Amino acid sequence: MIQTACPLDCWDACAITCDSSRPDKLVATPGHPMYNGALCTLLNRSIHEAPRIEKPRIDGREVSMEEALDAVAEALKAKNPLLWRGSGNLGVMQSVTNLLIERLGGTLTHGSLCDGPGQAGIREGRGINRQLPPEQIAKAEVVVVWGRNLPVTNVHLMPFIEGKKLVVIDPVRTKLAQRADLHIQLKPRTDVYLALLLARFITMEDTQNDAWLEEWGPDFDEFYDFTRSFRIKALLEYMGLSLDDMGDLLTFLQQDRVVFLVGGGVQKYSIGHYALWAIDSLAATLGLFGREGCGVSFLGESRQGFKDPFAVKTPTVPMVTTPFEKFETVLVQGGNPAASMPASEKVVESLKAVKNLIYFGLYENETSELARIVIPAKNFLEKRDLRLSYGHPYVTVMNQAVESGIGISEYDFTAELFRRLGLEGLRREEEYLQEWIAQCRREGDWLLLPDYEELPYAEGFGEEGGDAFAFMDDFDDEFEDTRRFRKARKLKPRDEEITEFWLLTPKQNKSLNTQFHRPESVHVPPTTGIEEGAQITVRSEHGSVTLTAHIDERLRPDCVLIPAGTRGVNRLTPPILSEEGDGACYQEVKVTLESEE
Ligand SMILES: Nc1nc2c(c(=O)[nH]1)N[C@H]1C(S)=C(S)[C@@H](COP(=O)(O)OP(=O)(O)OC[C@H]3O[C@@H](n4cnc5c(=O)[nH]c(N)nc54)[C@H](O)[C@@H]3O)O[C@H]1N2
Ligand SMILES: Nc1nc2c(c(=O)[nH]1)N[C@H]1C(S)=C(S)[C@@H](COP(=O)(O)OP(=O)(O)OC[C@H]3O[C@@H](n4cnc5c(=O)[nH]c(N)nc54)[C@H](O)[C@@H]3O)O[C@H]1N2
Ligand code: SF4
Ligand SMILES: [Mo]
Repeated sequence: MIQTACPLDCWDACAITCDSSRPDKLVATPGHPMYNGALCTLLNRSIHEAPRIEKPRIDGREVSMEEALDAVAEALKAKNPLLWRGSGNLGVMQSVTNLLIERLGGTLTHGSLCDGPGQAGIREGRGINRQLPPEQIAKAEVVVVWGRNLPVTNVHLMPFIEGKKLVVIDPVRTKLAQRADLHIQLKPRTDVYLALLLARFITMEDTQNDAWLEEWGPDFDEFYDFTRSFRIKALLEYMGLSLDDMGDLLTFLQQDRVVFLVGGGVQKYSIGHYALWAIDSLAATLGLFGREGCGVSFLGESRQGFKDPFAVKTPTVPMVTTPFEKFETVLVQGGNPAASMPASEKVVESLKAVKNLIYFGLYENETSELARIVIPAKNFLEKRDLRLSYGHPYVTVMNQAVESGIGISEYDFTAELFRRLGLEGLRREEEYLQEWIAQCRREGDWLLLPDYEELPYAEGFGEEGGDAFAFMDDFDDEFEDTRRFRKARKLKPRDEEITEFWLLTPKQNKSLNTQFHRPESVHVPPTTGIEEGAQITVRSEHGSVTLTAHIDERLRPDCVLIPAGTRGVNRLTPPILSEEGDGACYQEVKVTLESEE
């Protein structure tokens, strides 16, 4: 039996046991602390059914791997090649290609399509993002799931919240929201206001955690004054909530052990960092840091605390707005920028302007279609790696389970190019793996992240600990809708017909971003009068896409939903960077709907 881990970009990072003679029958490793009996259908089925790219190609012609690698070497001789790496496989060895780009004087990307704004917001308040371990979540009385869709994206955390009081804060009445004790169906992009208002009410009711604040929150009084600079009535109307909603929420928050499980949903906006900062400030008001069964969980910075052998110093361009057209040679590895980046019509144009676009991946997608050179990768069962997780502190060694004649691993790709280009200094694969493993902590049979702390922030904030929590003290929002709100100080009258909708674009269960069974519809609320199955053109100021309508009772009247991974969804999304964190702002956009006759 071979031990490995799921490579997919998912909170759970499941440990896997594989019988080499039956690689299509993978099982979750029994006894693992995150074990929950089963892997998800993506690993049980989709990954085995997805057609692989089997042969390298140059200009559409199938060639041998030798010939293809020669062509890559030639293309990489161009001045300043760019490497754009996606998150198709989260193994650490994926980053070995950084060493190649550094030697060639090339460029990498910075920022994130995923969690950049949220990470920046956490750093504002806490100085450093330390993961909340699942065992603290298991000790909570109340779990507030805030813009995270556990049953879809993080299913192996579900047993940890079993039997607890459950609050869901989500503009969609998700399955989890339907079974929650309280669902707050707020308007999208209003989480900052909700968190600040809650902190204000908690203080008005004198239920802030004075003992904790005395030690770690010296600026709390200024924060309270800041929360008072917003008008309660106007905010409630803007969020689409009532005073009763607030009262209900407060009774849950005023319990002793409360955790917030925050996800990507709150931060796909230009002001995404404020959302995390405000939620953290609310948590600090309640003294939820460094206490048993309390805390705020967000995507963890899994490489934190490691000395990364693949960390290099090169120039970078922002990942979210990469100017591909400025580079003669671009290597896309483990990603699908033509579909996953915002404003994808522009992205496609920019990719078309690249002379040598090299695609290195497992599957055909919008980016492989544009590439001049296509290099098939080995999949996770066919190579060696190490898997960290942004959802829990366990690290899993990924051993090779099967031999395959298809593709090449990232390490071998790098080694082949070092050789072809006469570069030196690449160490053996084994040495890199051992360097990662040696830095992990050991607990019985399992490896843990080096900076794992059972009770994060018990000794304060900042990289070294000991610092106070820095409360949110400013909020600047230039978004059109908010400006209108500030001016009018009230919501449009309720009976006015809604013509512009918020675009929600969350994950769903059949695809992993743009891999596997990609969704094909636009979900619309019943209030639109649109019929199931109608062809609808969804339009924003950035582009349009025509999709089949699906009537979805779970939506607010002012929202439509197109899942991540849907072909064309990112034609609608804006080519902008978040104010902090160089992140994408997929939901900072309003759309209109037109029925096709
Ligand atoms: N099956 C599956 N699993 C996945 C993925 C996948 O594609 N498929 N992708 C993986 C990746 S890359 C990531 S980053 C994680 C993300 O994991 P999550 O953070 O759980 O994923 P999302 O679906 O982006 O957003 C979660 C929820 O936020 C809600 N939401 C949207 N806008 C707002 C808002 O303004 N405020 C609030 N409070 N909520 C809002 C959405 O309705 C959704 O229910 O999931 C990973 N897991
Ligand atoms: N509308 C909208 N857009 C979004 C999001 C959203 O919520 N809504 N979410 C964003 C988020 S959170 C993320 S993380 C990004 C993800 O966006 P990307 O990082 O671009 O990920 P994918 O589109 O899933 O493409 C992954 C590709 O990696 C390749 N691959 C898989 N395994 C391997 C391997 O072992 N080696 C190599 N070389 N290649 C491999 C496969 O061919 C696959 O097609 O999308 C973002 N885009
Ligand atoms: S739940 Fe996530 S980590 Fe586990 S097998 Fe499925 S995709 Fe992989
Ligand atoms: Mo992501």
